[in-house]
Amino acid sequence: MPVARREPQEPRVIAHVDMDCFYVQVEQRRNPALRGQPTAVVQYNDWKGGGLIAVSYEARGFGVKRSMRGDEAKRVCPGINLVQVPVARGKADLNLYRSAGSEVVAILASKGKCERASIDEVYLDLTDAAKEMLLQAPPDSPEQILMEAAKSNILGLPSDPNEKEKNVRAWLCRSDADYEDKLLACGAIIVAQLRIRVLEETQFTCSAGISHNKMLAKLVSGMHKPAQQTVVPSSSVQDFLASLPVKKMKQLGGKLGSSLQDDLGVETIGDLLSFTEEKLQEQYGVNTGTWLWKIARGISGEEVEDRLLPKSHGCGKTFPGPKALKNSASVKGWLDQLCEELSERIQSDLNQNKRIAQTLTLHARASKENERDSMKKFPSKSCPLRYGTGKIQEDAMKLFESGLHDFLESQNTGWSITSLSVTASKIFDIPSGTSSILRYIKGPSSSASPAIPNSSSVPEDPSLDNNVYVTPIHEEQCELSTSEKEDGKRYSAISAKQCSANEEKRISKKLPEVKGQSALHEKRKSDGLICSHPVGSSLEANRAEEHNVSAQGADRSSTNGGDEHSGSNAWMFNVEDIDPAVVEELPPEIQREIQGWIRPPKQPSTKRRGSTISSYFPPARS
Ligand code: DCP
Repeated sequence: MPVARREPQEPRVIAHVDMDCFYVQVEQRRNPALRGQPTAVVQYNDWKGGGLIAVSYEARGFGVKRSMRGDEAKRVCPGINLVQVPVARGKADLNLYRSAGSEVVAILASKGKCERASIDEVYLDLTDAAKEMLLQAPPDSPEQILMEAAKSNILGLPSDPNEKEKNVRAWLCRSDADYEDKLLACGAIIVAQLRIRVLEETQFTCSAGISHNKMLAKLVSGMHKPAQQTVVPSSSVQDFLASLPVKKMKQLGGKLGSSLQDDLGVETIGDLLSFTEEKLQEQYGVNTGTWLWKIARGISGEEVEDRLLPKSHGCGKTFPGPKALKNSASVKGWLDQLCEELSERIQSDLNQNKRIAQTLTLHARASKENERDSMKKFPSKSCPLRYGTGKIQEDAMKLFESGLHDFLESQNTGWSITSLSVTASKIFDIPSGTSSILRYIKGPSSSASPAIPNSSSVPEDPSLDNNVYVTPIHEEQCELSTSEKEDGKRYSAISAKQCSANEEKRISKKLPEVKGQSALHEKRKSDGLICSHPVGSSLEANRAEEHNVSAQGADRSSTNGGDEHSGSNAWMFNVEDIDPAVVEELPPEIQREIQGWIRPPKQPSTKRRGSTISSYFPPARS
């Protein structure tokens, strides 16, 4: 559920940059003969010509849509070029697109805090850059405005196309504008400059939205595509939202949006204005109610995170129709391949970026024989991530078996799997300048505390890996399965709410000195917790949360140029709390360093906490 965040007092300048028909552009750069031609990238799956995943604007002009398959696209546009996505291990290999996205991110990050939101989307906080421009070189002469900036679409300006450029130039230079609009004008010029650089250095075009917050910037970035930017001055927010259908907002695309339509008769975001905050809270709870009340007014305090790398890694594969997997051997075969790729990616993330992933999650879509319409979903399952392809493969298969056991509810029936994916999440940085994890751990004589960039427990946008159906980690996961309860270990069938509450209590207790905890708790609640662990065994999950706690404060200190190890953000961690079983899950070089440091290892705590990897799985079934 969305959570309302306080809007900062000071006006901000936020941009959302989205690449145009991204995979097509990457393919056009590889093969310039495709430029300007109707082109689409098709998925690795030859059924009916393959599913379209990216469509060039030329092809869109002929009526080709992403929902089509290759054969249909050819009927609609006989001249279309269909390029198959690169393939490795029998599935799409997106590395080419990922690294193309990274090229763009490297350019965009030069002007302010940059958050990579998906394979081709970025948020930028340009407040400081805009303030500096306003101070040093404010736009004051319409004729000197950069052409790309003069082509901006500014919501609320008269729409006469003949006068558009003149009006935009005048708006960007208005001397009587208020401070907020002046900052926004500078933001528009900076974004235009950045988009030109992206085009010159990568050959890719992109579109952008510029506003005072993330929500509005995202809503308008796709409004004028391709290769254009749209600005939302505060004065036009109400008119814009008045006609914006609720389902256009990402968070309202599902049940919440449907409930607004069906239960409250709300069709546009502006319609929400007729409800008091209390009424919305009564209907949807305090947080969501306040969030709805705020978005109706264009208020959103969500910050741009300082994150250039993905929040998680996911590898998935769909098995439509006759390709569905119907036995454990075929599931194992595919899981092994997915895990091999995942293992390579987290290993390279560790080598290149010094980042460690902590949680392995398995998602699947399944149906039971003779019960095709059943609403029961295959439950997502998580466990601590152990580095090494073999271990990941082994654990993923156990997660699958555990999920299947729950899904079948002890029925002796056939089943089929139509999608499988594995995700590595809860990724944290090893602080720069060290290859050691030691700085995470405050030992008896150490006062070191790291600056750890923020990370989150939510799997990244599914578009980061097509074919991946990354289900958000819902609170239902707090419910333990029957088999887990029967394992003879200390398990408890706690409810989702209890689980969240317990988790919060544990963390508050452990981190009395960490600042800004309540904000983090809000974030964690909105993210959903992974709680499908035996009671007392989720040390590693707690630790991940603790890293996040620390990240919040440390992040700020590092962006402010503060001391990485400043005491105010110290993350206190007692050596007694280090669970050897958790250390065993870490990459070997880090294990060696920790093992040398922890003397003597606390063996008894391993058993007591039930935190060995095996305790995350149900007992083997005969
Ligand atoms: N993608 C995918 N599967 C999907 C949706 C998207 O593999 N179901 C990939 C291909 C896209 C890329 O992600 O090129 C970015 O997706 P977008 O939704 O941003 O769409 P495009 O960039 O292709 O087009 P647009 O210009 O409309 O943003």
